[in-house]
Amino acid sequence: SIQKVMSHKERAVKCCHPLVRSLYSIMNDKETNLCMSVDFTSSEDLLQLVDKVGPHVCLVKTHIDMLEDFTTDVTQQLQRLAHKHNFLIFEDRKFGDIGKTVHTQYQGGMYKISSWAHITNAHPVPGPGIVSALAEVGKPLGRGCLMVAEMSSSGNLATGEYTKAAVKMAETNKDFVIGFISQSRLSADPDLVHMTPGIKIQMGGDSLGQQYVTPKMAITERGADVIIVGRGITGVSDPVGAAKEYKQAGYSAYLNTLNH
Ligand code: 5BU
Repeated sequence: SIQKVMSHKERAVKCCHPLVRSLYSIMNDKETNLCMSVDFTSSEDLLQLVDKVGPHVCLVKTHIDMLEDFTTDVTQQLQRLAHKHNFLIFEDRKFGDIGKTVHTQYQGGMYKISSWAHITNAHPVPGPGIVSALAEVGKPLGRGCLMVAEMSSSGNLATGEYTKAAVKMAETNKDFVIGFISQSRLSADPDLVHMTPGIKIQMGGDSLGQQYVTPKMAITERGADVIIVGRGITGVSDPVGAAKEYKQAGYSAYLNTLNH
C-alpha cells in the first residue's frame, strides 16, 4: 500500500521543478495520467496517431531511433502536435554510457534529442556522472530526466541495491532528475514522478519478456503517477477508443487514491 498522495492540482503548484509543475498542470486540466508509447517505424503513422490520441494523454513517449524515415521535420511536427493538444514529449532513450558520450548523444547526432524532448531517461549503471553530463545539456533548456530504477521485463537486473542507488541519484539531483521509470513507489518525495510501463488491461505479457499489470494495479497497488501504454493502444483496431479506455481506467484509479 502507498502513502497518501498529493493531488495533481496541488503538485502543479508545489513541486519544485517547473517541468513537473507543467506536467501535473496538464494532468489536472485534461484529467489524464496516460502516457502513450508510440513505437512505430513510419513517421506518418506516428504523427497521424499522435494527432488523434493527443487530446487524451499528458505525455507522448517516443523511440525516435525506430523510425525508418526520420527527418527533423518529424520532431518539428511532434512539437507542433504537443502544442496543439497540450502534452509533453518523452524520448525513451535510456542513456547508459560515460558522461562524455551521453553528453554528445543527448545534444547532437541526427536526433538532437535535447532540442525537442521535454523529458528523457537514463540508466543509473554508469554512476552519477551520467546525470551531471545530461544535466549540462538539458538543464539550461529546462529539460528533465527520469532514472530507470526498475524495469518491467522478466529477469531484469534493476533490483535491490541498484534500485536504491537510482533513488539516491534522483533525490540528490532534483534540479534535473524529475523522477523514475519504476514498477513501485520508490520515493516518498512528491517532487519525483513515478512512471510505470508494462501496462495492459488484459494482463499477461509478450513473447519477448514484457510483463503487464493493469492500470488500476499500477496506480493503486504500485503507486504510479503516470501509466505508460504502448501496444494496448497502438496494437488494436480502435486506438482512440482504447486510449479513452486507458485514460478513464487510469484517472479513476488516481481519484481513488485521493479518497483513501
Ligand atoms: P508496450 O507495447 O506497452 O509493451 O510498450 C512499452 C514501452 O515502454 C516500450 O516502448 C518499452 O520500450 C518501454 N519500456 C518498458 O516496456 N519497460 C521498461 O521497464 C522500460 C521501458 Br524502462
